[in-house]
Amino acid sequence: MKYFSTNDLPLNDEMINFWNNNGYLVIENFNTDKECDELMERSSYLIEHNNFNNQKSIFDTVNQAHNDDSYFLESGDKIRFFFEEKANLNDDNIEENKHFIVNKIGHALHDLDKVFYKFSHKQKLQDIALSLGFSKPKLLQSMYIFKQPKIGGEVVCHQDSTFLYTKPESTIGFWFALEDANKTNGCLQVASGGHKGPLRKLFKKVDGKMQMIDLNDEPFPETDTFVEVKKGSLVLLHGRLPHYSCENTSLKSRHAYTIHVIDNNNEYPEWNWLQRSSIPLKSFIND
Ligand SMILES: O=C(O)CCC(=O)C(=O)O
Repeated sequence: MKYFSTNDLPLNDEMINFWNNNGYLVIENFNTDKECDELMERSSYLIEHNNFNNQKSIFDTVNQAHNDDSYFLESGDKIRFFFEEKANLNDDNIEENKHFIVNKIGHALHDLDKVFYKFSHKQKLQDIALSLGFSKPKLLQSMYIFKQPKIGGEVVCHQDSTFLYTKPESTIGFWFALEDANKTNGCLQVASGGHKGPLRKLFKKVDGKMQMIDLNDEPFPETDTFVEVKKGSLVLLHGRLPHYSCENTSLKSRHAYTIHVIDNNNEYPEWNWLQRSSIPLKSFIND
């Protein structure tokens, strides 16, 4: 595990080597505390002003209950709210505890909300994307992940290209720590170097229904690195890197914001779950 500094941005040779060898990269102090706090306050505002009466959609990577859920499958160009699997979803509890039972908000915060837009569209992110090899980086999805105290669900080990696939593959995750993330509150865990292995699965629409298609049965290598990071850190994740986070059983939340980026020069198949009917994809800047 190595921590890099914003002094070496966009990405110096050591960072590029680390990225190529390990499939992830941590840049500390990428965002100020104020920028992180603004996003946290905005997520709280969005929850406060959302009407939860008509939907009780759960995001649960263990049982994959959301896979047939149109509220989820049509959220690629919307701002939608997904509950924790362990949350009590009776109406009174939703009203009283709404700030502590949402698992995530997704998937077009970066396009549709002005505070998230400002956080997501920056020259320094564009510079990083170009250093990582993108020629036309486009922001495909964004998620605000709460990892709530006590009930924050596990995210099972996966490769992001399984869920956001381009041909050839190009997906990279930009994961922003809005609070300290550590072993106690369910930080990311990665299998360093595991991005050199094959893509194992594809989440693909077949005959109008989402299915998990096996491509390669080689098991994932064990995750060997706890990505413990401070508030303000940026973690870059290669689309083939197996990564995971355990349940948060602690009393402390672990808020994070992620953007997944693809190269617009690459084909984005229409069998991907995430389809955008209303708004074209934007770049980090000048779109
Ligand atoms: O934040 C987490 O716990 C998991 C995030 C993740 O898997 C992702 O952004 O691809």
